[in-house]
Amino acid sequence: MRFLLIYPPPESFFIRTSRVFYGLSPPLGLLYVAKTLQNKGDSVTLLDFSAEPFDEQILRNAVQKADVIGFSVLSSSLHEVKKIIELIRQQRSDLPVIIGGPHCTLLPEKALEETQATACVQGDSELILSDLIQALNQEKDFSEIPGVYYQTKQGIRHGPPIVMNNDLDSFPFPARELVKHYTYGREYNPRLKAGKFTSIITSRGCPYHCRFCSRGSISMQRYRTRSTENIIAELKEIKEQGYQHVVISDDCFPTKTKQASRLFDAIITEDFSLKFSVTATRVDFADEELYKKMRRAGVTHMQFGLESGNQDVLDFYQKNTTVETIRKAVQLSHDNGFFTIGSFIFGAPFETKEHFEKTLRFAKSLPLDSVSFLPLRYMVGSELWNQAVSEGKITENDYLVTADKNRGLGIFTKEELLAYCLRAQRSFYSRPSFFINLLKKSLHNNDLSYVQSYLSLVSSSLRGFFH
Ligand code: B12
Ligand code: SF4
Repeated sequence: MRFLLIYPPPESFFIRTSRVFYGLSPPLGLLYVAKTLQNKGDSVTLLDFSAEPFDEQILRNAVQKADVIGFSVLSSSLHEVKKIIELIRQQRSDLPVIIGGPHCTLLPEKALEETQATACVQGDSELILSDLIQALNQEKDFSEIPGVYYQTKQGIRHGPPIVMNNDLDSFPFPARELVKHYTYGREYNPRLKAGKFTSIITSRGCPYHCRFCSRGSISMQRYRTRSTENIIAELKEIKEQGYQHVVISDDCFPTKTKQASRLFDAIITEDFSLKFSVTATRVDFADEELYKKMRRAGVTHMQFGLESGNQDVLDFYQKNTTVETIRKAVQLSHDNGFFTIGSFIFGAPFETKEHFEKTLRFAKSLPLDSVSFLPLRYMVGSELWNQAVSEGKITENDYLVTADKNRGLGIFTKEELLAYCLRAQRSFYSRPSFFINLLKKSLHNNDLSYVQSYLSLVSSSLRGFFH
């Protein structure tokens, strides 16, 4: 069968109006799906509308040559998916459309109802793709496939509960050649060209339970890791494919110091000469020995979810960390020469202006090379979202809601929160001492892309807020 896989254009406010996330990293989920399909003899093409502008003619041409369409759906892109499915149905009403991805894992039945796709897949799809193909060929019944919801004349039905595979090593590596022509990762290094930057995941899920985060629900409260050998084998393939920079996109990395240490030992032994960035790391795993190893292995960027400079806010989020641990970790990251990025959240229900000011002062006191101050968002699947729904502050159809006094979610309106975030961002970046330190680090690392990244991040985030 000829599959057309589509990653929809981003819809979220932060995305659509800025280019901060535009083409930031490849759609790994779809690339995993693609490889499994290819291994079964199916042909696959992929359109990543987060890396190229959405174009109806390009879509039409691709749809014309497809037997099945597949979408990866985030809650934030559901409406875009719905619109694209409508366009596809106008062109070819007969074509089966399959949806999968985080939103489908969380709300399979509603996702199917809202998009009017043919079938919806929960969780990892690798195990059930061949059953799915058989069902599409009418050689099997959808009702036999675990974790699959599907349309019938009598309404939506589903198969048995999903079966999770603990052995991540048994999954084939993502079909990266399908996105070789796209440019990803410019925010890490503006000089990157198509096919030079890719991503990898070494685990699925996260063992922590921060209250604003939905990753636990999306991974069905399971945390699974890959073996060092399996990750190294994928890195060899990545190297052979000509990539130069790899972002480790795990929900949370690392989660075990010894395991991470083994991985970086192996990377050093292999001498890949690749650069690595870590997009989501916790401060409690900052460790002198590990960081030195990571540096030697080629890690250049470390991105911490710091959230706040107020202990009461960190405790409220159940972040399981302290302000002091944050300070030590950021210092250690800086001392090891990493380009150190921190993200903060404004808008916990009891947070006052004084809290925001304290967080900003705290951020400025840390040797951070890049920051984001974002408003708290209640995200479907997170504990905070569930609570707000049960208190009637959010409806079950509001999948991504910014904290807002008008909804009983905090002390400030959404607009006030956004204004505080913007002000904090500007105040952080406009210090001459910040730029001088960044320049020093860049020269020390013999890598001026740090400065370029900074300039591009600042300009895109500011553009985002002005639209
Ligand atoms: C890397 C990443 C990004 C990157 C790149 C995204 C990309 N191109 O894939 C960037 C930084 C751009 C990004 C941006 C955002 N992200 Co993001 N991101 C991730 C992250 C950490 C990893 C994604 C990944 O590679 N997963 C690994 C693959 C293997 O898993 P998977 O995608 O789920 O795919 C498997 C199955 O779901 C299924 N499957 C997936 N698609 C399909 C399709 C078909 C047809 C089938 C059959 C099966 C199937 O099979 C796959 C293989 O098993 C996830 C967390 C996570 N664990 O998924 C968050 C996550 C997806 N992001 C999230 C969010 C909220 C966002 C933003 C809205 C954030 C913002 N501030 O605006 C934006 C929106 C971007 C957009 N395009 O709309 C949420 C989504 C929540 C939700 N309810 O949808 C997640 C889950 C994290 C979280 N809980 O906070 N993100
Ligand atoms: S915020 Fe990070 S550490 Fe906390 S639950 Fe989510 S992924 Fe895990």
